[in-house]
Amino acid sequence: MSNKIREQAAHDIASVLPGRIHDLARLRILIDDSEPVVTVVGKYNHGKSSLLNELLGRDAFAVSDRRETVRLSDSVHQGVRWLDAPGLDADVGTQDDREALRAAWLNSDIRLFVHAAKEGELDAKELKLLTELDADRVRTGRRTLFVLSQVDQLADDAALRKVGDAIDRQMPGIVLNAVSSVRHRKGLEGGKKLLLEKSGVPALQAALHAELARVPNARAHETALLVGEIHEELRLLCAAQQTSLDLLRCTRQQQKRDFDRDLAAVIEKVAGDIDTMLNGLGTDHAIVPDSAKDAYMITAGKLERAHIQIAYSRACIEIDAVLTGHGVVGLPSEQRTAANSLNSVMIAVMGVSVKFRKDLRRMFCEASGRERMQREFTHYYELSADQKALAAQIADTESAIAASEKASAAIRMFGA
Ligand SMILES: Nc1nc2c(ncn2[C@@H]2O[C@H](COP(=O)(O)OP(=O)(O)OP(=O)(O)O)[C@@H](O)[C@H]2O)c(=O)[nH]1
Ligand SMILES: [Mg+2]
Repeated sequence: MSNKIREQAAHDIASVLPGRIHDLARLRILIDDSEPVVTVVGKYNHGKSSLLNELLGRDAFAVSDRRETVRLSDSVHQGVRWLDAPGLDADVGTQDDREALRAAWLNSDIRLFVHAAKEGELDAKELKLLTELDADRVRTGRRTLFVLSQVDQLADDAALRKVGDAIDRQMPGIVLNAVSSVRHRKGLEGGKKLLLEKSGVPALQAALHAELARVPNARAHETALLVGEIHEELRLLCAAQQTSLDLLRCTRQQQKRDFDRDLAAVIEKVAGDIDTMLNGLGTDHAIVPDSAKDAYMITAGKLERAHIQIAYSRACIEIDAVLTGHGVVGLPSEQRTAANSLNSVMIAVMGVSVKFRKDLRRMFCEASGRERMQREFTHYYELSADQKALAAQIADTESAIAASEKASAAIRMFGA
């Protein structure tokens, strides 16, 4: 898998599972399969850089009695990449420090946790980090070796035992790996074998060697674990998304069925009422035009037209109640005009008024009239705000599913 494809794949997954960004970054490092990485962690001035120099057998990293290492620096030596990280002291730490520490955490296969013996027991921050490192060991198989550094600064073995006991009470069963970089350097330079042995550095080198031999297996385990976890998370996500999509579609279908049924029922009901009313009428006076002399008089024609108008209004009100109950409350924005009183679905479909029997018959008592109403109200139902929101939700869920499926295909590439 090329670097570009890997980057795209990680991006596809991270866009669906943003909480997995760190795991994906780690996966990309694992897939690279470069030399094993050993990093130091611990508070500043506890002798981390000095220890690395002794382990490497050369002065690869800067040492000072001030706060020295502020950035991640690395050195590849005998097939191992050694990373020197800044001390973890939040009060003096900068953004660069935090990024360096994150990078150290991400890149390391093995961590050396360095604690200066003269400090006595671990402080709260060190304890917290050690606990996190241990949890990470349980999860990913990455190991941490605890190193009690600068032991030459303790008065005697009794003092060393005292510190050791205090730390053991904090982290029961912890292996101390007591070392002195100063003794190691002196032993080397003076050719003093005993001092070399007593520095603890050769024993730590041996322990480290054993851990390095485990790295290929640990990496394979970690890769399988991360791929498996992400794969499973995506599977659950896809299933949940599919369930909500099914539910949304089902809701939409159910709402449409209810609307169709209620609309058909109210049209049938008002059509029946109007039919009965029309059949009960006698002579049709409405079609007799009023003359000028009738201007201020109540005529049979005027009464008839008023009667028809009231029946029509009543039918409209009944239909409108059903429409409102289904969220059909206004015209879509592109159809609205400045005349607010005309911006209603009822007026758009039915018109403003009806005065003659033949118009009522055409609208309510003929099948084609009823079908037109059903069709046109349904059109506005589909365009109602509720239905548009539901359709948008369905479309969003569909694209979320597409993204999750793409991410599932991408994580399989990391597993391959
Ligand atoms: N006595 C004694 N001093 C040591 C030992 N190791 C380191 N030192 C001294 O402790 C100081 C800090 O050492 P570094 O190795 O720079 O410590 P560090 O943890 O890398 O410090 P930062 O990079 O600032 O986080 C230096 O003055 C070292 O000479 C040791 O084993 N014994
Ligand atoms: Mg340093």
